[in-house]
Amino acid sequence: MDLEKIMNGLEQKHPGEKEYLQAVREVLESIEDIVNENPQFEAAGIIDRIVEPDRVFTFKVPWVDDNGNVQVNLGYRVQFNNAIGPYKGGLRFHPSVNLSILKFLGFEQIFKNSLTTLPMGGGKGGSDFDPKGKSDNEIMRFCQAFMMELWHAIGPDTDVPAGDIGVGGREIGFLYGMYKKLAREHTGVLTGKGLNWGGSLIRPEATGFGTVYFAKEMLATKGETFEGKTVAVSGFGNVAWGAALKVTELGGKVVTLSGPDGYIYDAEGITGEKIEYLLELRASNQDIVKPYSYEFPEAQFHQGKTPWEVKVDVALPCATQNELNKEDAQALINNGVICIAEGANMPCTPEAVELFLENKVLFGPGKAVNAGGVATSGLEMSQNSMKLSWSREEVDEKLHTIMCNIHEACKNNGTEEDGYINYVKGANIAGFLKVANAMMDEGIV
Ligand code: NDP
Ligand code: 2IT
Repeated sequence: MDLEKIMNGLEQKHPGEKEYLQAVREVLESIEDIVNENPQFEAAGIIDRIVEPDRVFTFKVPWVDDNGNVQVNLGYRVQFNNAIGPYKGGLRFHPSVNLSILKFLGFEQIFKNSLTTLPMGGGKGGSDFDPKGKSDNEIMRFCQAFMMELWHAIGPDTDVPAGDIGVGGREIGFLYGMYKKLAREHTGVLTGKGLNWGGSLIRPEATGFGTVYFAKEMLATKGETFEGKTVAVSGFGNVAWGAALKVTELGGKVVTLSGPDGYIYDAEGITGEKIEYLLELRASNQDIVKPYSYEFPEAQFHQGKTPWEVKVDVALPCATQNELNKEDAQALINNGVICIAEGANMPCTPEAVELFLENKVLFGPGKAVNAGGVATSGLEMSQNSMKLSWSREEVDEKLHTIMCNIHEACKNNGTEEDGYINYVKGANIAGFLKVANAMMDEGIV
């Protein structure tokens, strides 16, 4: 496999799609040896086929705001690969959304979903709609307008969207309501649904819980636990909330949170009512973390800075892509960090990842670490198909087992000669092989 030739070709075909190209390069670098050892993959054009989405839908989303003005946003759905199951992946509503970001997320989702061991292909979608400052009615009208176009493309056995940044339980409700009306069916076409209408217990917590379950396994390889550890979390959304809950339960202390405006440092630890306050902060649609320091005056707000300058044992970046760069990585290493686990998708830049790996620090990539969210979406799909609901304990136990199995797969495929576990390599190889072998079985399609 000629990696540079493939990357040059993609750069020419998709100029400027930097996040997508970044994500593809990272995976190809890891699987280069495996592909070279398996010439049948090259002969079947597996790489050329896996790096391009099966199809991309783009559409206009017109809606009317509370002042009676017409607004127009762009909507997308990227159906990347369905070799092992229906396309599956979240919807992101954020002003930064563009095709490159959704293609990077959809590409990552293929391997993440493969790692879960559940039958789900990879997809992603969303809009450049900005939920910030919008009323509930505006959110509803936007979601309805978005679904009026999307519904043709999705279905419980075709493509099953869910939440991501800016899309939580409220948005899934509005999207589902419109789908149900248009399709005249009540099926598991979306995940992250409300508990009364087909949702699964634990799905809201799942990404954060799974992140911490995975980090717990990483720490265990060094004979360590979360007990007494200081932890930096970034973001203040769904993933950050779930991670803070589980770290606290396991005896660790979360001391930071962050938003686009800066970060919060709370030396006493973000516990109990402080974690619940995150839900309020998120629901306010203000998109700033600073109000935490008004509510809990013992906390300090650091304007325009990221939490990575704080001395911690464990770092859990849970906000967004490329939020932790090389300088941040160096600061964490200088401060003695022992484990970094990506709750968000691709939050560490390639240079930061390289530094962690060079320094042989425990580093878990998003597609393995945050797979608990989509895994629990898969469990929601199973429950919908069976028309049954599992208990909280049952779902949590399955989630825990899945995260331990993903850790094992990374270890088996990523352990280097000196015993260091390269989780990036392990996750990419394990995720890729299952999909590549399925594509081989299914022929050139
Ligand atoms: P939310 O919308 O609930 O929260 C996202 C958080 O990140 C918000 O606090 C957001 O603030 C903040 N944020 C965005 N940009 C920045 C920035 N530059 N600096 C600091 N904070 C920022 O989304 P989720 O918690 O669901 O998603 C967080 C990450 O986890 C994303 O990378 C997502 O793809 C990933 N993920 C989510 C899963 C899920 O099930 N929800 C599953 C697996 C991964 P703001 O809105 O103001 O920008
Ligand atoms: O990035 C992700 O894995 C998600 N946003 C969750 C996707 C899902 O289908 O639950």
